Amino acid sequence: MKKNSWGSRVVYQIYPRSFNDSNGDGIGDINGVTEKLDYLKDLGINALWLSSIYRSPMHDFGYDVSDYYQVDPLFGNLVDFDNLLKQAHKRNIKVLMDFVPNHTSEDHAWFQKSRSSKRNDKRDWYIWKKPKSNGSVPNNWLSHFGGSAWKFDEKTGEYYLHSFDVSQPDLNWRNPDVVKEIKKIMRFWLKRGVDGFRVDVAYYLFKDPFFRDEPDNPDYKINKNSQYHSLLHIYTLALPETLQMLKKLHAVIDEYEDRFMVCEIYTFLKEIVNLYRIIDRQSFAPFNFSFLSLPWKAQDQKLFIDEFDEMIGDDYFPTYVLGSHDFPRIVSKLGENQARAAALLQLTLRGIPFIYYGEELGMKNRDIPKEKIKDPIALNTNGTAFGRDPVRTPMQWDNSKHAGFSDVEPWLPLENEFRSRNVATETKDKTSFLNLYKSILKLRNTRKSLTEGKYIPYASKNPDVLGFTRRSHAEETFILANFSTELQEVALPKGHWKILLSTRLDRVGEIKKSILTLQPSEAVILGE
Ligand code: TEU
Ligand code: CA
Repeated sequence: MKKNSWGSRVVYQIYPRSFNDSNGDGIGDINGVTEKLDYLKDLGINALWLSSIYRSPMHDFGYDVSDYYQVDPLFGNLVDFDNLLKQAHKRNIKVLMDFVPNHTSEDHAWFQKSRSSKRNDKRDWYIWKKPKSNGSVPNNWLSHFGGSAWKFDEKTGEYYLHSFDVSQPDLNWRNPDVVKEIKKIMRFWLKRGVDGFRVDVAYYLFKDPFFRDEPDNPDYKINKNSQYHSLLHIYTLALPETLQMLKKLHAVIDEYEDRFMVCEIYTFLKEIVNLYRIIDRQSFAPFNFSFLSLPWKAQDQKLFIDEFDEMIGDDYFPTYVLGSHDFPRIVSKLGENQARAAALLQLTLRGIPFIYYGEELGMKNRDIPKEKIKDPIALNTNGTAFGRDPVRTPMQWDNSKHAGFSDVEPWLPLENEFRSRNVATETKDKTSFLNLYKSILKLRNTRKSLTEGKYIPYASKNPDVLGFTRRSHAEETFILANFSTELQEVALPKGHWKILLSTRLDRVGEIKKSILTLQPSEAVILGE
């Protein structure tokens, strides 16, 4: 297996609209990111993933691309982008771009042409179907953003498929010209020096050629799940053709040195492992959302992590995610001390952690007043589905009027606690979230066992405590996390252990006994 550098990297996700506004229009931009590279370096990360910056009408904030060869003028231009790459690389920070291959914007020139007539060379680049004989939609497929996945287009009297917003028509991956063009776009950015891609909704590419109705989901709860979950997506998700296509797209990445591709998929463990097997390269990994999807219980998390690490094996890298631009913030979900423990686990487990901007500050969800809602999911579903604006609020740099994010009012309101929870104040507070992240990352980046070591599960007799060892040739690091909100005692393995770090940042030093008492929700890193 060809070794690459990604197994020892820590990726930081930037939502460019919300990170740093360099030109005073209230919206974050590329030069804003470049200005903050030293902050990121100092934090201890060494790779970035930028959410979509392609040209876009911004109905879905960049996930509706109208030109894959341009950055949107809101964010800057290609010169700014090249400069960001250069400055990042100077600091040994890799840059992953988002990649949105399932759909384009309806404003894309391809779709404009496609919808203009039934006979044109772009018609078959999208998925068009005649109405049923009674005039209704071609089948029961649903859009992720609410309602049918089909939209009737007056001009040619046919429906087009949109798995997401109506403004995001799905590309037809069964058309070889589409595949050729997408590969060309990938090479365009790879040649520019981009270090790889995060592939948006990677499991959606191919749809059933017979357009069969999807069956009802027996587990669907009408008040709990969005309408999309009322069906089992056996004809639109994870088709064998899709998996094979991901392998082919990944091969484009591997034409270049030390690149990486991470795919956005939501699925169960066996299928995740299967995808690792199919693509079979260290330069590939799918996202793993287990910290978000499983209950915050030591036993549930341990079962998954132990199996995951073992099943994919030492040649591949697991990934761990605590949040993204699509999910409630981890602190709001679990509570502050629990989120600190989750971060310690994420950053010490074997594999690649993905930190969502602001997680290092302990940023929370921000309730958005109705008139300020921007997310199409919230708008389409009238606020019944979780809108994503609450997790996309501006990065909190300091306690000034606009949190140091911009000189003018930002595109989304600031999170309520920004005056006390920001980079400037947290830098001065020895026990802050920010200093916790920095301290863990410093340990991670200096201890070989944490970057390269094997993962060895620890059979702690206490069901509320998750433990594991990371072991490299000459070094062992031992991690323990208390998932309960009570004190917990745990027996240590043989050895002379020292506390290197606690999530409370209030104790270090030798442990004299063979039993360690953990504070409520505390996690610790021990070394010999
Ligand atoms: O998200 C895919 C996706 O499945 C989301 O719709 C997710 O389920 C939802 O946000 C949960 O609240 C990707 C992007 O990450 C997202 O931002 C885009 O809106 C979407 O694809 C369409 O491109
Ligand atoms: Ca700006």
